[in-house]
Amino acid sequence: MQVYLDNNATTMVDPLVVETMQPFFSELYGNPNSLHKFGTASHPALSKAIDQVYTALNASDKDDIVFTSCATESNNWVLQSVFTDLVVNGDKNHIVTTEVEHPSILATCKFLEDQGAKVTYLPVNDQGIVEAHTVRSFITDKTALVTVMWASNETGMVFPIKEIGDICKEKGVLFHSDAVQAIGKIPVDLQAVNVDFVSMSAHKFHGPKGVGALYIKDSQKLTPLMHGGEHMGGRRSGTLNVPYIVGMGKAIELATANIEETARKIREKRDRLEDSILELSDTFVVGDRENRTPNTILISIKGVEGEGMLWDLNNGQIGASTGSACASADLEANTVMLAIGADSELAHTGIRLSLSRFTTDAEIDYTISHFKNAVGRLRAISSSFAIQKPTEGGEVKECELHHH
Ligand code: C6P
Repeated sequence: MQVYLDNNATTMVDPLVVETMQPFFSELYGNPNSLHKFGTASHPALSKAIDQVYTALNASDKDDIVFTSCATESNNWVLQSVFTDLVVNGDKNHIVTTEVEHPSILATCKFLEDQGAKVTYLPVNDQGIVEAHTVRSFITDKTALVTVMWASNETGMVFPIKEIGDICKEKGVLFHSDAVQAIGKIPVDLQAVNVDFVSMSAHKFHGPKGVGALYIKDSQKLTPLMHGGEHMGGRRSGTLNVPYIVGMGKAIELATANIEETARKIREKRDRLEDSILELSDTFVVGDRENRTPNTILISIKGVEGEGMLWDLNNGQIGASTGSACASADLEANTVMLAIGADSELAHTGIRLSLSRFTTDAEIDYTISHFKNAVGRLRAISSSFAIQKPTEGGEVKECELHHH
């Protein structure tokens, strides 16, 4: 059996999405900006995809949803353009964000700091989230933008977006949320929150990679990041990626239809897996279950390094991660675990398991059994590395060697 439990990194494209995209590669391949029938033939499907995204997120007709190449582009766009609009051409110079954002936010903030922006990286509480009152206390009259993720890719914890949005509105500050890990997992109603910009990526909800979007409330001004041929009303130039946009529309429709029921089923499997792993000694999970996306577990197994665990799981045909996929090559400690105050040794033990609506009960059974055996194996290796080392006073004390 093969089990994919890294759905926060990316998801399988739903076969129904592939089917919907298919005609737009070799049959309906015209450029939608062309005036001939090859170009206009894709217009109905594009309109449908746009409607599907608006409906799924309950966006209003006054708002804009602009397709991009991914959430990284959407995040860069908002941060860099707010900087241009309000910092370079205005009198504000301050951005508020959190320590636990995705690198596409954090690296952009660092880039903007080099250009003269002041950035506050808010600390998280022991649940790995930023509290709304913390955001309030760091907003000044120089603050141009607050950017806080809707849900964490590492822990699944859902941030208090409604409260933070209300504070930003009251203070007259723009509010952006990276909702990549929320959309398709929990209901996201854009008319129920005060949020100016929202980023999303289709491949996190069983759509294709390489297409995302930015929601812009009330179609407000935002200098384009991509200048060129005035596509999408000049907001984002570049020939429209018709098959992928059509695929994103279908994917978001499928992911949000009956979302409560789908979430309940995923949560049931997630909780069963989590409960079983927690039966092992010295294990803990980051964040309350009730306030987490239904598919995610970030678990720490004392004495078992994350990379060793991944290797063992991979041998058993189980795909998991130690955290964000883009940070997993560098063997660094899990940044969210460090942010909640775990020491470096503990932060190296984090394992992220993320399910999807395609995860089956049989896969969970198999994972539970393999996981428990793996922990036994790895703890045995780690204790066999234990050596006898004389302490200063000459007395012998056990210490552990690490198996990097
Ligand atoms: N997180 C993870 O393993 P792109 O690559 O642009 O489609 O999405 C980037 C992105 C932005 N924001 C959040 C919250 C994300 O989780 C991601 C992607 C993956 O956690 C890959 S690093």
